[in-house]
Amino acid sequence: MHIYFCGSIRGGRQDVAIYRRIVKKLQMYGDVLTEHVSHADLSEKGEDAVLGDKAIHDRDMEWLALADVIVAEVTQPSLGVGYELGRAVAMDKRILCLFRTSSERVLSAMIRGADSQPASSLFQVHDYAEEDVEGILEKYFGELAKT
Ligand code: 6IA
Repeated sequence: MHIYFCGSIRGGRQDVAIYRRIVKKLQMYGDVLTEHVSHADLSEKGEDAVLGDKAIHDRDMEWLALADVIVAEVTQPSLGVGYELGRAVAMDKRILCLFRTSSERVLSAMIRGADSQPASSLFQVHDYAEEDVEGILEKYFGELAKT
């Protein structure tokens, strides 16, 4: 299975430790195409030295098209993550968004409102507490294996 993980980069790197935990868990279920998003040494700046923005965008869109599941940590707002999610919806992809309720942020209505409720729907938003993140992924991928 190909898994595309989305997390904030230029939107701010405050949550990189939780991205790392999510990616580690996701690697039990498949190939995480965007593992670099969870690397602590990838900063908000500086990354364009390796690849230009166009190359980053084009490669990520290819990976998104290839992905079977998209998992996005959406607590730290990021234009790139919002864009990826919109593009993934247009591709009819299966999407899980994870939002930490302890953050005191309010999730964008465009993300929260895209969840069409039935637990089987393609677009799901799960609120979580940091200590529960692995369990939530186990449950989600366990259900997915039954479909
Ligand atoms: O607007 P943001 O930068 O916060 O957007 C973050 C999202 O866009 C992530 O989910 C990534 O999938 C994607 N993204 C943004 N910048 C990069 C990037 N920079 N590489 C890959 N995906 C990116 C350079 C990384 C470096 C290892 C060459």
